[in-house]
Amino acid sequence: MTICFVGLGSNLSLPEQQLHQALSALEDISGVQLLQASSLYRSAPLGAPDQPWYVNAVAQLETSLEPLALLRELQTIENNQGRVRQGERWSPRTLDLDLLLFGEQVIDSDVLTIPHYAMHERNFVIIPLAEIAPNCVIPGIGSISALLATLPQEGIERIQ
Ligand code: ROI
Repeated sequence: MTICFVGLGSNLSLPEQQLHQALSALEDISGVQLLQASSLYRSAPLGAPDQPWYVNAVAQLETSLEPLALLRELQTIENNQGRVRQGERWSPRTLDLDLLLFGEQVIDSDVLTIPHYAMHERNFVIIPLAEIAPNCVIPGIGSISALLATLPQEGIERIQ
């Protein structure tokens, strides 16, 4: 069994509802147990500024799946919740599920990069992650609590 962390984000089609629905879909994956979920946070968009604020959260899972099998499950949930992959990289989305950490593994393949390449610079990832796993370490980067101190605390607020 491996402990892993998934980042959730949405800024379209009732984002809070998207996240609640995604959390229950995570619980339903066979070979996955949802151990903890952070509060939901409202966060200013990174990328094009003329898009709605996001709702973000982080979930801690335990899984018997391999990383790529889990990635496929996450993509299925995104697709089930109406995710349309546009060519545009920084555009609004109904649901984004990012596999952030997978145990202490470092993976750098065409389809999967773990740790997630930008998680350490995103307050909308690190703040919810610090809420549920402050002692967690990003391989090659450092502890979540140390990172927290380096990131701006504005442009993000806890909503529930
Ligand atoms: N901005 C915020 N605040 N939250 C996100 O989840 C998010 N996801 C993205 C981009 C477009 C980079 N911006 C984001 O994919």
